[in-house]
Amino acid sequence: MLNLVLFGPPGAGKGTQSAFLVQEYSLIHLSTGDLLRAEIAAGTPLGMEAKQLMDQGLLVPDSVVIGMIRNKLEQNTQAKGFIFDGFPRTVEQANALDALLSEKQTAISAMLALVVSEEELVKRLLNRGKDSGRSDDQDESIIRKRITEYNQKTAPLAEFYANQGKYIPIEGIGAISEITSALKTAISKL
Ligand code: B4P
Repeated sequence: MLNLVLFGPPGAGKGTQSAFLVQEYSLIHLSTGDLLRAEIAAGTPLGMEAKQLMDQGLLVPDSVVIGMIRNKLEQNTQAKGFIFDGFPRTVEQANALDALLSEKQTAISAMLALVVSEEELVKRLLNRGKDSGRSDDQDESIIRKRITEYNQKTAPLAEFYANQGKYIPIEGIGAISEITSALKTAISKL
């Protein structure tokens, strides 16, 4: 199986690049951000709890997102592989993912990390906020809070996967198609 973690700060291009990789490699796309926004749109209690945190730029509890990923893995037992977009975001989530995949006799193949400067991230997200309707993209202070959460809780995962020999940094600034090509080149070497 090909199991990829697409990693990077908010606005790095994870969602954008996942769309191309999913098609190219016939993988199942699992985005915890999309799953949470679907819960919000459906007005579920989980969605209401998540919205409160997301609107402040904070991560939602590990137990919530781990449960969502577990369900999706169980619903897709025949998959050729998965692309994890926006998950894991904490060391606890990364350990849970390793355990869930090892139950299925598989593992993460690589972490592809999109590297983008903070000023570029803020610019992209404010730009998306103009027409996406995403409340967490509207306000620069919330965007900066998301980046701080990332630096404190998520960035250490680069070392977590580097220790497993699976961390691959990719330049995330440039034309979207050039970044897709760089990702494909990295995947072809796995
Ligand atoms: P996510 O939905 O994961 O979203 P994101 O980090 O904001 O953005 P992403 O990286 O996918 O955006 P993209 O680059 O595609 O998270 C939202 C929130 O959900 C989190 O803050 C958190 O509260 C919660 N959450 C989600 N997962 C969680 C977890 N595991 N644990 C706890 N909480 C969790 O796009 C950004 C913009 O850049 C787009 O407009 C795009 O068009 C543009 N862009 C992309 N590539 C570009 C390029 N090369 N050049 C110029 N623009 C580009």
